[in-house]
Amino acid sequence: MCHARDDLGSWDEKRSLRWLNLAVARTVILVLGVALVLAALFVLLRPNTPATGPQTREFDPRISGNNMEPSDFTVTEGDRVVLRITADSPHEVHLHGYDIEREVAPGEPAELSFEADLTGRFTIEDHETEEELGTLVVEPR
Ligand SMILES: [Cu+2]
Repeated sequence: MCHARDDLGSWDEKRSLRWLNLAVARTVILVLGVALVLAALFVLLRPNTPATGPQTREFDPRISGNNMEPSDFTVTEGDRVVLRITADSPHEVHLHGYDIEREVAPGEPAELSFEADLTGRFTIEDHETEEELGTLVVEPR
């Protein structure tokens, strides 16, 4: 009687142990699956432009007639900006705000090189014609 009970008890234990193992295995698989999905989401959704320091931004606009192409430049505060301007006729280029003035003529390009430490929108004007050639936008970092 006692033996039979013991046997029955150990059989039940084995059964519940197997069930427990199955439950643990399922939980482990579920946790691993969730971790895998989270890892994949992290890789997919993380910002692909990590916070970077100041960069050197170089542009090569060309003035023909009263038009400069490209005419609008957007940089980030702290960037080093290099504008290499060429022209098909003489011009006097003035970058407002930073107050940098350069003469440019055919075969004599002008280079405006400066640190973008003022934020805002600044006009690039031709003092020869008083025409607006373009704008520089410096966005806050
Ligand atoms: Cu001006």
